[in-house]
Amino acid sequence: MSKLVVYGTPASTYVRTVRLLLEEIAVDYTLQRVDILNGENKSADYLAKNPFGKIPTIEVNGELLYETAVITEYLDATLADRKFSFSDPMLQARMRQIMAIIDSYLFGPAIGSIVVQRLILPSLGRQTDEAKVKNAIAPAQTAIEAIESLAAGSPYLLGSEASIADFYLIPILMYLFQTPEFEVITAQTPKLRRWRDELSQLPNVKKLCA
Ligand SMILES: N[C@@H](CCC(=O)N[C@@H](CS)C(=O)NCC(=O)O)C(=O)O
Repeated sequence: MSKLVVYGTPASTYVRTVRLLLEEIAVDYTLQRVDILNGENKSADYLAKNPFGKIPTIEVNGELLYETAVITEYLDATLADRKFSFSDPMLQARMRQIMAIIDSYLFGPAIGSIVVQRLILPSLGRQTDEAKVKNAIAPAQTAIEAIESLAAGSPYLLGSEASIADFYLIPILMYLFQTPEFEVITAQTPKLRRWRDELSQLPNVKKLCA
């Protein structure tokens, strides 16, 4: 495989998902910074790589790939012999289902609202919009509880083997854990709380999601 480039900001949960997978596979790659806080993701140069201006995008073998689910499944297939997917169709469906729940129902309220309002804006000297935080709690709770109902939770989300679903969820829970809303959102999800505690000790999680 030719040089692998990941475009994105290290703080992004989706970039962390891709990097966690690459670090677990132990493959060389370059992180090319595209800063979403200064709008670099909307530059003409980056939009030529990803017309939606979202991070991450990867460049591999002369091809550009975006959308984290597509990127992670491609990397798993080409670099890890599908070690982080399942041969059992139902387990594979559960993995994809958790990824889809995160994309469709969890990322927006958990990161786009709660983490941005509680952690990112204050770090830039801006004020938290409490109404945005309050409105995001119930949808985040619904998504987290749905994932809890699908998860084995020990030691990994879907049992004894780590999968792409673990790399999808852990960056989000590591951020959420730093907010006061974590307690209420995970009050009914003991498996996910234990799973987060355990995964937070993994070297690559410490390295990329601290
Ligand atoms: N559907 C995209 C979502 C990626 C995404 O939302 N990335 C965020 C950072 S975690 C982003 O690019 N935000 C910048 C923006 O929306 O302008 C994927 O799966 O990769």
